[in-house]
Amino acid sequence: MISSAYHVAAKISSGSPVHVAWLGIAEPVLADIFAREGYDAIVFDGQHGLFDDNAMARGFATVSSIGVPVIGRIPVGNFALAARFLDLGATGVIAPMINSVEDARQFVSFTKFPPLGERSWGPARALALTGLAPQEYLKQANDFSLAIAMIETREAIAAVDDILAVPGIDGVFVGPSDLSITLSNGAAYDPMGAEVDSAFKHVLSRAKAAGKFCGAFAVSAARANELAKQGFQLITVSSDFVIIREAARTALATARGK
Ligand code: 3PY
Ligand code: MG
Repeated sequence: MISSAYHVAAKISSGSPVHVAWLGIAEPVLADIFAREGYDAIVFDGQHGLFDDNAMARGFATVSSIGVPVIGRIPVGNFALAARFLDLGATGVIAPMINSVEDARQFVSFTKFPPLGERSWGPARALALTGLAPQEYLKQANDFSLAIAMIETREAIAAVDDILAVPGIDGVFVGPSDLSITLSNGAAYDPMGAEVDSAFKHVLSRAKAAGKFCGAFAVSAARANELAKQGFQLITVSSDFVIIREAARTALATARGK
């Protein structure tokens, strides 16, 4: 039986919501704290977070060695890093700004072994973490290494059915911040706005029609709860920056009697 650090794909297939912690602060102890609080997976944000390669590898090692799944978000278009994340033990990769079928195909080519893609062999950490022999890893890896395409632009919304149809794309993930900016042509940052909400619902229904999952970035824990009820899976529960800032502010206000 494969390590619990690889249980995200199965949990998604069972139809359950997967609540993930979203980390940008490059500190393995912080990742360890979140990982021990019962989140279904820990996402390391390689696009906007503070990680260099070394910090990323150490964070992955800390989390996966306690049996909690790791997912990495790559910077835009850095598909080579997607393959490295899988080698280092991630069970999924989130790719931002997948705006076309071509973007989706390229993403798959780096994250899936043939015949779906062209992933290069080198799962140094992943072999140890899965406990699988190389032949068995080759056979199973495409199933538990999730390729998750972010839908967060007007262009991506227009192409969503075609992106969802690319073999090897396991699911999509909507980003409310960039969606609000692109849908308003740069006029507004409004991740909780009505236009973003209807784009979320549209992408969710298209994903369901395609038989694939839809995840989302929830800007607050309350929003995460709502999204799970709507049928989203792989839902972030805000982020480390937001959670820590809010807790720090609330603690100080309470101490000052406010
Ligand atoms: C977005 O909302 O644009 C995201 O990428 C989530 O971090
Ligand atoms: Mg974004």
